[in-house]
Amino acid sequence: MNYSHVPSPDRSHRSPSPFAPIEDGFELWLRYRPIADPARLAEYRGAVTAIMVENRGSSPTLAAAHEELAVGLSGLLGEDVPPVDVRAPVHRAGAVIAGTPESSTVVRRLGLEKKFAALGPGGFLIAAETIDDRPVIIIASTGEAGVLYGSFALLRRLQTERSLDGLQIAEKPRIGLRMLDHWEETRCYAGGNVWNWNELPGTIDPKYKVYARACASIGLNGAVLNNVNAEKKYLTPAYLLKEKAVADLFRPYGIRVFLSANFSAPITVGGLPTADPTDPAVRGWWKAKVDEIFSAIPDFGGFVVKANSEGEPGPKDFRRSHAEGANLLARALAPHGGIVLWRAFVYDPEADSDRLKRAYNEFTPLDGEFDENVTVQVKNGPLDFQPREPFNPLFGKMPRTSLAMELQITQEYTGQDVQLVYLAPMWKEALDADTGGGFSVAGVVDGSAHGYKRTVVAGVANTGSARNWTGQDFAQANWYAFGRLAWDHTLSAEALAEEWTRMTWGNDERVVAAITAMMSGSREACVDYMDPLGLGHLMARDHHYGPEPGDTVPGHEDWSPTYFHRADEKGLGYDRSSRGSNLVGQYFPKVGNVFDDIDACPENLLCWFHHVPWDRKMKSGRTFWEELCFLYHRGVAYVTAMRAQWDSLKGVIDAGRFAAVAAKLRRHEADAAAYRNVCLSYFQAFSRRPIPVTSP
Ligand code: GCW
Repeated sequence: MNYSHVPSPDRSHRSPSPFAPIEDGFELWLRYRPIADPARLAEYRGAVTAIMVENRGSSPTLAAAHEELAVGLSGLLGEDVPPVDVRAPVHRAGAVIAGTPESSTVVRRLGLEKKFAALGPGGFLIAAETIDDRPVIIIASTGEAGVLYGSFALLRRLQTERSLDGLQIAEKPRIGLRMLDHWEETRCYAGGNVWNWNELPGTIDPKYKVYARACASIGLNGAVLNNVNAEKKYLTPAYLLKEKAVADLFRPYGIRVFLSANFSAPITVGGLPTADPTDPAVRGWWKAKVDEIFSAIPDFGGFVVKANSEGEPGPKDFRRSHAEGANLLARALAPHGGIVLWRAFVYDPEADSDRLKRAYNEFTPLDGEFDENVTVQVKNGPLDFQPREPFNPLFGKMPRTSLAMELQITQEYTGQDVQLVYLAPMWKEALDADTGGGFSVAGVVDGSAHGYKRTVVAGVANTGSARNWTGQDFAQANWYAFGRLAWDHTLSAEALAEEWTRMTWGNDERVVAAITAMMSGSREACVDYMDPLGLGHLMARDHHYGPEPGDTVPGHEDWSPTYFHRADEKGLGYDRSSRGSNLVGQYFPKVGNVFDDIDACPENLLCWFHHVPWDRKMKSGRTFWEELCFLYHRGVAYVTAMRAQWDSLKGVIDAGRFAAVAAKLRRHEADAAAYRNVCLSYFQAFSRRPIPVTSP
């Protein structure tokens, strides 16, 4: 049927309806509200009139792409954008035609394959083309997942109100596996577990589909369903049914399911006397377990393992190496195409007295010993997701082992569900860092430096049971930016903030300007009021929210703020120079020498590598102590300014989310000031200098 003669109702001037959709954050950035700018709306209505996704009946992924285009385009255009059938006698002007060469006669007929074949099954081409003299928009890929990603990319273009003129977008992901790791309730600040395991598999909460759509919209293609501190139940038959239900739901969206496995599962689940990797019964148990999983979930991704870390069992319990442990699981998974993500977050005190040197000492000697289907998963920095860390020296030092980067989206150390801290600048800093080995950290992670066959980036998810998914509405931006950077780490933090803002809060230029300004410096502010000048790990024990710089944890010096900051009457910071613990020696000399030299070391990492005298002259002309005070104050002042910016949006954005964020910002400001005050008065007891009255 041809609807092109039906005039569209003009909805551009309607007043807000009392029945307008409730803005509670549930829809994330997939809101698809009608385009407000009349000129843009007219342009889009002219360019987009129908959707054509052939053969969607036989492909759940193409059906998902079609459904998203139908819902999204109809919502954005404020009028029904109908499907058209390939059997229709004429191709319709303004059809959005999506498919692969196999699924779509039009894609085949246009012969565009040379333009997208090299982009691979996850990449896509979006192009304005002409067919039978009619302008159409093509979304094409060699893979169905690519068609889905392309559909979301076109929607994003409209949601952000960019012109469709000369439309030609060719993209492919720079990293192969882009995953979220769910730690369940651990370090989740947005209510309880995002998965309702008790209800599964009988009841499938419709929100799981929203999750899958959101992930696919930013290119994520893997999800680890359970915590790295893995409970045994996740490998039991009853849970496999639940996990299968989730995997079935995610499959159309191109998301593969992974599980965290506990190394002692052969004992705890299997009833064997040992979990020793060399024991034939242990090997047999893993093989049978993996076969069982794959019979339920044929595209199961594999296991994430936290071994010999923070009390979790591992191969070292049997005097075997991390490589022997990882290969045990890898060999069970290999016949099915599954992989092992073996975490390098280890800090066995026997490896070194400096906690930060331990993972490197344990893992670099194993380079080359891991099986082909093992990836070693490395946190961005050598400590533990602090607001600022230098990059982890493992990046670049294991050329024969695929290394994944693990980032923390959930804000364990960066304000949890309260504070507005946009983390993309932090991740960019890590990715863009020059290793000194002739490539950046991103070059290691995306495989270009060492030619890794498999490339992986993982983010510890911030999704919970909260209606808005992440507690603080702005934390959605971190989920969003993580996915987008996993797809393409060359995107800028600023561009992603703007994209997310337009999709989440609207295209009103006042809103965009205020919100992106707030977000842009929020991470640096967090560093300032928590851990400026290379400090870190000053947080309180257990909950990790507020400060407790004076804490010394009995029996655990490497969990103690005092171990990390080493304040004394001379100064502040941990000497990791070549005269101290020599962490600098783990970096390539080009970078290590810079960190080693207190005069060359970036000031924002000074206390990470040096014990800095209180009276050291800083670049600003202030003494180190004065600088410390200045930055702590500057951080809090930034939060005060964010509050004012937010208040200026009152009445411009929806009342519900406005009030929720305003309340969070009030607490944010108070807590930032408290962090500053506690830390400065604590350090003052060592510096014995007055806290200058600075107003940054
Ligand atoms: O950041 C720390 C957290 C732990 C976490 C650990 C890890 C899941 O405080 O809760 O354990 O890292 O990464 O394994």
